[in-house]
Formats: sequence, structure tokens, C-alpha cells
Amino acid sequence: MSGSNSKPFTVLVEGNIGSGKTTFLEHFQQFEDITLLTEPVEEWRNLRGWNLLDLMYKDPVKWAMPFQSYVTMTMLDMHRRPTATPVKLMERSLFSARYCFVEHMMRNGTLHPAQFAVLDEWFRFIHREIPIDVDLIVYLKTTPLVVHERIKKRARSEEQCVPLSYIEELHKLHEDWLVNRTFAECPAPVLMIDADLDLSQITEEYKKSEHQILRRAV
Ligand code: DGT
Repeated sequence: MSGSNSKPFTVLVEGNIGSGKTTFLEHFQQFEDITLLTEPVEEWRNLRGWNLLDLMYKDPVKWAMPFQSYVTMTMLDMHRRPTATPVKLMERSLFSARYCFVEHMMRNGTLHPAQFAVLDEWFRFIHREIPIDVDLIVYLKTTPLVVHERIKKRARSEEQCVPLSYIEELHKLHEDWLVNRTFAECPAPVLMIDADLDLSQITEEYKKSEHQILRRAV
């Protein structure tokens, strides 16, 4: 059991857009001794009144670089945030920002190779100089078609034009990173969860992960 002076057991929740990461975190609200850090999307939607997420979707060539730069800062802030509880559950990470989103923008040419180089150097510098502790990754695995339907239904204004092909490409990058381990470093063991199930059934699936996530707290 972790004491207040020791590091928390840190769990990253990863998965495609619309895979249910927020719902997963909400499931763990019922437990004490756990800190939940949801993704700072609202900060991305309102930086001094500017909606960087919207700008990035509307004009990616111009805004991908500043958007990803801000994502890096907000994610680093979450990784570094002191936690008084023995378990810390965090939605996404510096790793998925780099290995999924930035990787995709580099491969499809949205980021100029020089812009990619700057973001990659930042990532490497942070990785080298600042301890980023990760003990477990929960991968909410989904089928692209299923999450695409969910994204359309939830109708987040910025995401209205997200094509299925983008979701498929992000899916492949998550798989290559977390399952196939073909191109990027995976910083912790991966617990895979079937996240295609709809809300009425997913709680049972989430429960299966409680033991692994809470073991330090119980
Ligand atoms: P959930 O609860 O699984 O439905 O999670 P979402 O879809 O609320 O959260 P997420 O992180 O999959 O996506 C939030 C939005 O921000 C989505 O439009 C994709 C975008 N996004 C998140 N992280 C990055 C990033 O590093 N780069 C880019 N380009 N977009 C990102």
C-alpha cells in the first residue's frame, strides 16, 4: 500500500476518439483514494477565448503545430500534478499525443517535417529530463465504425467533419503502439478492454479492471 510519501500507482486510459475514456474515469469516481485527471479538452477549447481544437480541425496545416504544442504543455502539467492518493488515473498522455496524433499529422503531411522535428525534440527532451511515471495502461479497444457512430451522435461541434478514414488511421496507430508494438515505446503493461459494448453492458467490462487498478488502494 502506498503511503503519502510514495509515488502513486499511475494508470493511463487510452483509446480512440469516442472510445469511452471519460465514462471509464467516471466509473472510478465511486472509489476513495483515487485521483481522476480528465483530459484538458476544455482548456484546448478556450485558451484566452480561442478555441484551438476548432482552429486545428478547420485549418490543420496552419494550426496543428500550435495545437500540439499546447497539448504537450497541458499533458505535461497532468503528468506532473502532485497526487495525495495512492492511485492516479489519467485520461490520455504525452505518449498518445506523440505516438498517435502527432505521428498521424506527420505521416499525412499536415505537419511540415521541420514542425514535426520541433515537436519530436520537445517530446524527447521532456522524456529525458522529467520523470514521467506510468505503471499501467488501460487500452479501450474499439472498432472504428462503432466509435465513428458515437462521435456523430455526441455531436461535439468541432468533430462534425471527422471522416471514418481518420478514425481508422488513429485506430491503427493505437494498435501499432499498444498491441503490435511496431514503432513506438510502450511505457507500461497494457490491460485491454473491449469498449465496443454499449453503455448498458460496459460497466461489467469496466469492473474487470478494478482489481488491477485499485490493488494499491485496497
Ligand atoms: P472519450 O471519452 O473516449 O470519448 O474521449 P474523447 O473523444 O472525449 O477524447 P479524445 O482524447 O479521444 O479526443 C478529444 C478531441 O481532441 C478529439 O477531437 C481528438 C482531439 N485530440 C486529443 N488529443 C489530441 C492530440 O494530441 N492531437 C490532436 N490532433 N487531437 C487530439
